[in-house]
Amino acid sequence: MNAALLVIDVQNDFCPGGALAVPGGDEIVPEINNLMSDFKDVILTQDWHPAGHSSFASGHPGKAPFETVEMEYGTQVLWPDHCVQGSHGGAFHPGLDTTPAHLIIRKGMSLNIDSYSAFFENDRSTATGLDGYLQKRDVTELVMVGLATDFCVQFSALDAARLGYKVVVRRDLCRAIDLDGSRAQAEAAMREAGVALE
Ligand code: VGL
Ligand code: ZN
Repeated sequence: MNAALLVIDVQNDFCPGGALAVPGGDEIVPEINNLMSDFKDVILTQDWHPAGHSSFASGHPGKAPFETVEMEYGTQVLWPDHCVQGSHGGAFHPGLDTTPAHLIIRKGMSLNIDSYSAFFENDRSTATGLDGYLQKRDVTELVMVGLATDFCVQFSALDAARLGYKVVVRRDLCRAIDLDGSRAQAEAAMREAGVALE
């Protein structure tokens, strides 16, 4: 098995002090760095929204962060403004070792559609190109770590499983936003899809 490490959205805005802070988001950084040397391919994802992105509650009058709206592609949670292109919040956590990364996939760059997964935008069909990259590199297994368990990690893991990869999610190296039990729901959905939670 040829495994790649997928490090999801370890960015300032998802760490304590950031705009969409995930509790304990920064705790996982040192161990993720250590893990990188075990892999031939290390891939980072970076949530990278244009200002005024449609997932930001600030652009939906009368809506507050963590409420939902119906988009053409389905229900969308609204977030505080976060990970704006070029901002400090969008930068990787300063402790994350980005040197070993072969590839950085940026996502959420289309104004009118969000993108949780490293593989597809939230319409579940517009590709980021990651699947093609992995196929060309003969990668068959993915180990996933990062933020947040219940959103970008979950969507990436479910898409990867659907695409036929063997998927391991290192729970100890992920942290969740956990809106109304979304962590437990996400973990159940991943298990159901054949994702190994370690
Ligand atoms: C994420 C919410 C909005 C994530 C990204 O990385 O899990 N969550 N954008
Ligand atoms: Zn986002």
